[in-house]
Amino acid sequence: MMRKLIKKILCLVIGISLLVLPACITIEMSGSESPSDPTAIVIAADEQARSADATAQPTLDSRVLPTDPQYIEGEVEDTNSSKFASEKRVVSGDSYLSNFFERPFTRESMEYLPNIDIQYGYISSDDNFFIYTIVLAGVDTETNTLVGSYGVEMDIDADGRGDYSVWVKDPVSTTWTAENVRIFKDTNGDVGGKDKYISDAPSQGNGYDLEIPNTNAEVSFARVVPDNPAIVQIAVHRAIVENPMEFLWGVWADNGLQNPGQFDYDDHYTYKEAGSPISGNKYYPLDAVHSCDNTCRQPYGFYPDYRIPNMCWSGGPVLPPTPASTP
Ligand SMILES: [Ca+2]
Ligand SMILES: [Ca+2]
Ligand SMILES: [Ca+2]
Ligand SMILES: [Ca+2]
Repeated sequence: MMRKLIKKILCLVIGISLLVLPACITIEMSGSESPSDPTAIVIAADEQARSADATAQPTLDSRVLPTDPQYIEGEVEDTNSSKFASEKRVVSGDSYLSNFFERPFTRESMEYLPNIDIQYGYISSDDNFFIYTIVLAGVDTETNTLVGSYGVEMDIDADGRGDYSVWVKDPVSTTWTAENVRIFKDTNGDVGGKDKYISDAPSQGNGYDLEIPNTNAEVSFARVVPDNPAIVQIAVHRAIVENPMEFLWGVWADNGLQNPGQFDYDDHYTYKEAGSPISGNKYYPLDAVHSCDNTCRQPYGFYPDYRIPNMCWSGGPVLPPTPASTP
């Protein structure tokens, strides 16, 4: 039901037309006394129209913007923690040592954070962008907005280690904007630690260690879906992430550490340091790794029949990766 509703929202609701600022084409006849002179064509922006439009759409970016997603090409469902929120606990979805987090609760006091509780993630695309949609359980109860960092991790060589992560912090704009959107890359392959299948904590890798300025012609954008303040979208320009044909993707909500340089968190912090949201667990309640949620990763453009670390996996035989995979 919910999913159907979201799809409907995605496909129909987003009525933002890309505002095309028409350049005013002025044709000046130079030297009217000599009709044989060539006609000079001057293309000048209509400044008056532009400033009026700028007032109406203050966050409009003059670069190529993402289009409205027309099709959902992939989805991931995540645990809904609102059911046990009043009990300050989760019953599923958190497997700390395997890098699967379900922690939409504050540190120690375990107050539920609907704006950090991911329900669904979706991927769409257009000619220029991969467009990710993150559906949260709700908005922050004080600000009625999405407070925190919302992001996507992309594993572009499908080795189970994230290669890029793109984040928007405290999104409020309902039009696409590059503001508060940051792009990070792991340049030395240490996201995932020594053993990409399991926690290596405490280890001191530098995680996503390179920030790519989000100021070029090819950038990433984000927006809150106009008709639903609990849904945020992040559009990642294909060129920024090496335009992969096959990759894995998973989404994040994080109002805790918000530190890509410490990824994966389960390699940086021991289970004991991180705490647990599961009542009865010896490390309950949440400690260092709090106020965050992630999804397992879905493959895009291919269908692996073996388990890649961090991939959504519903059981079945685990076959080893093909020998051709990188060490
Ligand atoms: Ca969740
Ligand atoms: Ca990778
Ligand atoms: Ca690891
Ligand atoms: Ca690194």
